[in-house]
Amino acid sequence: MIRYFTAGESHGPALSAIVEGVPAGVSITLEEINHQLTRRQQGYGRGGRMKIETDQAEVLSGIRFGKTIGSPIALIIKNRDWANWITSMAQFEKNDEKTAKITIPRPGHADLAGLIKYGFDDIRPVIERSSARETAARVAAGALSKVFLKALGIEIGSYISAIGAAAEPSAEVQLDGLLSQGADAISRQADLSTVRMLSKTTEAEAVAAIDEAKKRGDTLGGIIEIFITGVPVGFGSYVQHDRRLDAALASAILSIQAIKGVEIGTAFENARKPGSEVHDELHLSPLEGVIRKTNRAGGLEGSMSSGQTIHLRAAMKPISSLITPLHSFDIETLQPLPSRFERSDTCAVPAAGIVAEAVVAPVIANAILEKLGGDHLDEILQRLDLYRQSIHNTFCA
Ligand code: EPS
Repeated sequence: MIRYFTAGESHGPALSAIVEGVPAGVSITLEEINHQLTRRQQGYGRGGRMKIETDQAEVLSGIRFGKTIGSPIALIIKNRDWANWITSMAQFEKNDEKTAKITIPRPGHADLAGLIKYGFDDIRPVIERSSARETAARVAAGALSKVFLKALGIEIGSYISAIGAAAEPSAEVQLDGLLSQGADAISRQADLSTVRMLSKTTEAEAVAAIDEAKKRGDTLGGIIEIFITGVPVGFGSYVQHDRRLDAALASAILSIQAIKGVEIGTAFENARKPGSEVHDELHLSPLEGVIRKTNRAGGLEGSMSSGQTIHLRAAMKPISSLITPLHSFDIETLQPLPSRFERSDTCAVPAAGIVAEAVVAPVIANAILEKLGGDHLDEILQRLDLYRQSIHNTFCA
C-alpha cells in the first residue's frame, strides 16, 4: 500500500516527501512530476510567492533508469525564497534583532489554535507549516500515483466550476464529450484557462471577480470538480469503516488546506429529492454490460466504485490572509487589533484543483492494490485485465 509523508516549512530550505509502496516497474520521468508542480503554480489571483518560485523536484531514491524499483521514493523541492528567510527561519542560531515575533492571529487561519496547542509565544512556526505551500510536496508525491494509475488506464482530472459568485452553468454536454476521452481531457481543457474553467463567459466573470476582490484587499474561494475515469466496479469496501472508498476520498480532499466541504456526485441535490429521482437505474447492454444512464451517485455505491466515472466536488473557503484586516487581538497585550497581513494569494482555487488530483491518486491506487495486490506493475496489470475480462464475460453477450 502507498503511504507518504511530507516535511518542510513554507520559508525553510526545501519541502520534501517520502512515498513508500509505489509498485516496481512504473516508468516515470522527472518532467511528469515537474509538469504537475508547474500546474500547481498557475492560476489567476496568485500572490507574489509564485513569482519567486519555479518549483522543481529532485528525486533522491526509489527510481532507477526511469523506473520505480519498489523502494521508498524521496523527493525534495527547494524553496528559492529561503534565501530571504535564512535568519528568521534559521534552524539553530536565533538573531532577536532580525526576527520579528508575530503576535496577532489571522481569523480563519491555523494561527490561534496552533499557537495555543503547541505552546508558542510566536505565531511564525504555525504559519510556516500550516501554509498551503506544503501542497507542492503533496503534488510531487501524488504525481507518482497518477503515473502508476495512468498505466492501469485510470485517469484523474479536474476543473473549477465556481470562483466566488462566478459559477459555471451546467457543463454536462461538454463534460460528457471530454469524459469519454478520459479524465485527463478535462484537465487539458481546464489548463487552457487562467482560472481552469470550461466556460469562457464564467472565466471572464471569475477574472473580474478576482480583480475586484484584490482591489478591496479581499479573497475568494470556489468549487473544484474532480473526475476519476477507468476505475472498474468493486474497489473499496462496505465491510469496514476504514475500507470505504468514499470516506477515504473525502478525507484526502478535506486534508487540503482551506477545503471545507466535499460532495460525491449530486449528493446535496439528491438530499432534496425522492429516491425514485435519485438512484441510477441499472440496464444491460450486450456490448457494454451493466450501464446506467445517469451518475447521480458520483461513481460510488456502497462505498465501492460502481464502474462509472467517480465525481467529487470540493468547496474551498476564501484564503484567510486578507490585506484589508479583520478583527483580531494581540496575544501579548490582549488588546483588540486589526489582524496583520501575511503575503498570500487573492484566489488559489485553480491550484487547489491540481492538489485535489494529487491527493486522491494514492487513495485510488491503494484501493487497487488492496484488491489485486502485486509488487510489480506487470503483475498488477495482468490481474486487472483478468478482473476486467471476468466482468465483461459475466454481463456482455
Ligand atoms: C503558497 C505559498 C505561500 C502562499 C500561499 C500558498 O507563500 P508565502 O507564504 O511565502 O506567500 O502564497 O499560502 C497561503 C495561502 C497560506 O495561507 O499560507 C504556495 O506555494 O502554494
